[in-house]
Amino acid sequence: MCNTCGCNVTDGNRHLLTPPPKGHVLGNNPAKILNGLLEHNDRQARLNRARLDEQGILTINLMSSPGSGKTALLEATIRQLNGTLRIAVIEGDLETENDAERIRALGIPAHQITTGTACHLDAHLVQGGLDHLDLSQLDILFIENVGNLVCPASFDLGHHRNVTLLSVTEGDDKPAKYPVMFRAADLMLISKTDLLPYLSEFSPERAESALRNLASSAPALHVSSKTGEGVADWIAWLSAERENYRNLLTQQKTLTPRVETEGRKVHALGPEITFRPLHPAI
Ligand SMILES: Nc1nc2c(ncn2[C@@H]2O[C@H](COP(=O)(O)OP(=O)(O)OP(=O)(O)O)[C@@H](O)[C@H]2O)c(=O)[nH]1
Ligand SMILES: [Mg+2]
Repeated sequence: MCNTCGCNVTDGNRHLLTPPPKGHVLGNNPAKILNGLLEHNDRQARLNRARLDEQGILTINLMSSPGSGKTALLEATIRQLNGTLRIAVIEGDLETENDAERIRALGIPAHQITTGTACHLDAHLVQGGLDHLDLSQLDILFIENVGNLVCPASFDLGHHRNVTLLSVTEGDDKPAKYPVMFRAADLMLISKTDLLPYLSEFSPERAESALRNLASSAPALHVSSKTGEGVADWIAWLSAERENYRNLLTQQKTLTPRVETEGRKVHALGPEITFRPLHPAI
C-alpha cells in the first residue's frame, strides 16, 4: 500500500530525497533512502521529545479514522479543563485550517499543518509545528493526526502517548481489521456513545474484546463529546498520565508511546531492511 502511495514522503522530509552528495552513506538506492527517511524521522522525534521534556509538556497524539470525533473531543476537553491546564494543539489535515480555527475559537493556541497528499504526520512536520508555539507556556500539547486508521501509527512524532478513537458508527470490528493502529494505542476511546441507542449492532464489549485479542492491555474508555458522558474519565486518564510523566522527568526519564514496528515494514521497501525496536519500553 504505502510502497506505492509514497506516503512516507512529506513536505517535512522531502529534502532528504534529493540525490545525496557523492560518497554519502545512503548512496542512491531508493530502499536505503526510504529506510533513511524512517531513521531521520526517529532522530527528529527524539529531538522533539527532548524539546518537550525540557519544558515538561505531556504530548498526546490523537489518531482515528476521519470524522470519528478528534476535534470535538479536543473542544470538549478544553471546555472541561476550563483553563486549569495550559493547552495547545497541533492539527494535521490534508487541507484547510478548519480544525485549528475551531480550537482557536475557544481561546487555545493551535497550529494547522496541511500535509497536501501525505496521510500522516511525521516528526519533521511536528518540529515545524513546535516552532509556532510558545512552549514555555504549556502543560499539555495535543497533536491531532491526519484522519487515517493505518499510517499514523507507524511514525514517532516525539510525543508521549497515543490515543486512538473508535466511533460507534464505524463498527466494533475495527481493532481486528486495523491491528497496527490499535496495537499502537496507549488508550482506546470509544467515541460518540450518545449514538449507541441508534446503533444496536455496535457492541462496546466486542470492540474491547477485539482490542484484547491484539494482546493490548490499553484501557478502553467511553466518551461522548456531545453529551459530555465519559469526558471526566478521559480527563482523569490524562491527569494520571501527566503525573506519571512528571515523576519520570524528575528521574531523568520520559514516556514513550507504542510505535508499531510491523507498520514500519509497510512503509519501507525491500526485504533487506531490518528493523530495531524504537524505544525501550516504559
Ligand atoms: N453525536 C455525536 N457526534 C459527534 C461526536 N463527536 C463528534 N461528532 C460529530 O462528528 C463529526 C466529525 O467530528 P470531528 O470532531 O470533526 O471529527 P474528526 O475526527 O476531528 O474529523 P477529521 O479531523 O476530519 O478526521 C462532526 O459532525 C461532529 O459534530 C459525539 O460525541 N456525538
Ligand atoms: Mg478534526
